Amino acid sequence: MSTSFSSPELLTPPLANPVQDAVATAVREGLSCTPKWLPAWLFYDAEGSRLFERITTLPEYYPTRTERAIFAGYADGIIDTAIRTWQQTHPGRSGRLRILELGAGTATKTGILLDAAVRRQGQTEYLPIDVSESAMAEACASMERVQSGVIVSPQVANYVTDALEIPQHDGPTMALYIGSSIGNFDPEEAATILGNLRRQLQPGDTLLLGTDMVKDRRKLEAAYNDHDGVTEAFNLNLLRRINRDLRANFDLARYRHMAVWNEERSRIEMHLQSLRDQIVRIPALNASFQFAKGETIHTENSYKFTGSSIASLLHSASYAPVEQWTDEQRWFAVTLATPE
Ligand code: AVJ
Repeated sequence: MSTSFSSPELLTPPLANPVQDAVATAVREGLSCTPKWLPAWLFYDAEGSRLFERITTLPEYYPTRTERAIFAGYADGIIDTAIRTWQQTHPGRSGRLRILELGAGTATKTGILLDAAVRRQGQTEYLPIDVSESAMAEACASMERVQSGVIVSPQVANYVTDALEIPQHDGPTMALYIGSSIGNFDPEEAATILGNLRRQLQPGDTLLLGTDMVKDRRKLEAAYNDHDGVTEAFNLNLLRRINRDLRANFDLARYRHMAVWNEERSRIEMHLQSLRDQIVRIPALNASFQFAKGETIHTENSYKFTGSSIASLLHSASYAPVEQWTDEQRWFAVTLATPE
């Protein structure tokens, strides 16, 4: 149960910046719910982004390197299939493939596809779309340094909550939503995000969707309970962020990282579990929240897919699958789809 108390800090000046406002709203809403929860985007302050980058290199965290290996093995085929898909709806026409990405990519992963596009057609336009201006700046810098022939046109926008607006283009567009980022959203939200994108795509354009697959529970849980405690630090950093942004007084030593496979819902769930009864004060919200010993804050879902759940997600957002690439063990899948 959570309780809000009013207090003399009613006169606290309002927070001046829109990110802080969004943090305040999210924390107020999430911690007032039973069970408590917080949205996963809150992980990604500067420190959280650094910790996530470390996660992607951990021995237990197979998704990033598996997807990268799929791109390394099949990039030419992926680019070729995207171009051929467009040519089938535009007989006799040619035009350069441009690559759009939901989320700012990294040179090490997206760069493999950009390289393949440049090999094929001399140059390519790259349009990353990200909510975070700083993530975007970093991505663009890394991309332009590494890739010649790539023209970067970044756009700062929230593709989860807002409709997208993509510049016109005379040729195929391939939209990347990779890294199993879609896995953070429940099936209805996922269909909405892909549906918003779908409305900006033309016939013959494509979506390249990266999804982590259902596999052995031990393998899944190990990826979120790494030996070095980096995922634990990533999860707990959320509380540190709330302490800083909202002047809260979470004691990180009184919470424990938890990551468990929920087979019924096909997702890894991350939680922060309160190690004792405690009350946390959040001055910027003028509120206090009560935690019972053993109570958790649900901080992330990471959905895992099967061939048929990918097919039904695509279908629910009006896409038809074109082709799929996977690793030998089928740990990760990269699926090309086109508007139905
Ligand atoms: C960035 C959402 C794909 O779900 O595996 C990694 C985030 N959380 N370890 C994932 C994450 C804990 C990651 N995604």
